[in-house]
Amino acid sequence: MKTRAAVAWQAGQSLTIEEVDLAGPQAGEVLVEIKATGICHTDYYTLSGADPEGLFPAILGHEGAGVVVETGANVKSLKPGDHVIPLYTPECRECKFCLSRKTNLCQAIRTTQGRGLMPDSTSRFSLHGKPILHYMGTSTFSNFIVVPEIALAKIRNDAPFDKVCYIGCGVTTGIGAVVFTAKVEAGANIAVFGLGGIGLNVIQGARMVGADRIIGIDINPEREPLAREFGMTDFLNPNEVDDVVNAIVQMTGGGVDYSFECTGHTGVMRQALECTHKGWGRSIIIGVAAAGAEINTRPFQLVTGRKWEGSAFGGARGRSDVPRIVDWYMQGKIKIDPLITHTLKLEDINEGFSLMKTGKSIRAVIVY
Ligand code: NAD
Ligand code: AHE
Ligand code: ZN
Repeated sequence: MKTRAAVAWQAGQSLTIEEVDLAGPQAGEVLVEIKATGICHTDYYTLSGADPEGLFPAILGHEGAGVVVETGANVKSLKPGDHVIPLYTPECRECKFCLSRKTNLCQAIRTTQGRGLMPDSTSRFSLHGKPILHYMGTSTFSNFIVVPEIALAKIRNDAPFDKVCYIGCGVTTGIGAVVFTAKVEAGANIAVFGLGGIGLNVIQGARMVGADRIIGIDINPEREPLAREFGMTDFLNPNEVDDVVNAIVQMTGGGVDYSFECTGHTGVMRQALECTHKGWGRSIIIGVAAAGAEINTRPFQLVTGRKWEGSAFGGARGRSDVPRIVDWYMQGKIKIDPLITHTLKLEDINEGFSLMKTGKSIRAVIVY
């Protein structure tokens, strides 16, 4: 079949809209009509050329929601008409990683996914007979996609696609980092570095679990009002204080219990670690840093009890946890609508990237 898609031909270039050929689902695969997709900073990161796994030409996008159109042989858990969110972190429930119960990083298809291919090492997308690569196993900048069954979370049918698509990455990443990775307890003090599409969800996750002080740090002062609405209690602009780390240590009588890094800058990662409390502080890296970037700190920071950790997709097990997060939204436990600042057509996807780069959007969502 044909599908409309935004194709990334080369790093650093604008996307172009094409009528792409899409081969049908093989055994264990599902054809999905994507109804809406968010644009995440990670799409921009890959398009910029900084991603060591960035391959071209490819169809980017990993924050979508849609409807099952057709299932391949042996697909048992889904049927046409089911509403789904594609998962860049699948959940096979059989691999060593899934069975460990210690991580959400299912590795069943990670190798081929990282090469832009389906599990049989081929692409379902092509144009004029030449393959176009998948991205993060999802490629939600295409109206129709083929995805393995293990990479689809079945969600309730009454959830609006143009809002819950954001649960496909940003919402789950931010709230999950608090709830699943750090398991922040009521009364804890936390710091959130970067108040964009991820950091604001960390903030609402922290409020949901009953954190006490929620300190937000961003160089963009326009982020302050929305962050306060989401639960931030204190705001720091690094351009207005001499030493961010010292400011946080002073404000909290020794440092925060947990910090979350949501910018992708290694210098900020260091600040996030060093503003945590001696003896027990935990700093969770969420931001994705460019190829070749490395983090630094004095080992003494770790010797004295701070822990440096990371979180991918908020530590969420997609097929199990994503439907629950959709329920939280539908029940009003979490907010999504105020974070979707722009709704665009696929034709305007490059404008969506510009809005993010210039700090004008939190999330721009493409509606097909
Ligand atoms: P975003 O562009 O919406 O937000 C980034 C925010 O950081 C902006 O508000 C910006 O003003 C702020 N910022 C930039 N430099 C700063 C500095 N020096 N100090 C303080 N604030 C600063 O991006 P996003 O969509 O929220 O993504 C944030 C990061 O998380 C990106 O690196 C993205 O790739 C990554 N990410 C990781 C995961 C994961 O699973 N680990 C998932 C999604 C996104
Ligand atoms: N190819 C990148 C990996 C970037 C990365 O860490 N991605 C996150 C998700 S970001 C979503 O917006 C992730 O899930 N990582 C785990 C994994 O297996 O990729 C690079 O920098 O190499
Ligand atoms: Zn993302």
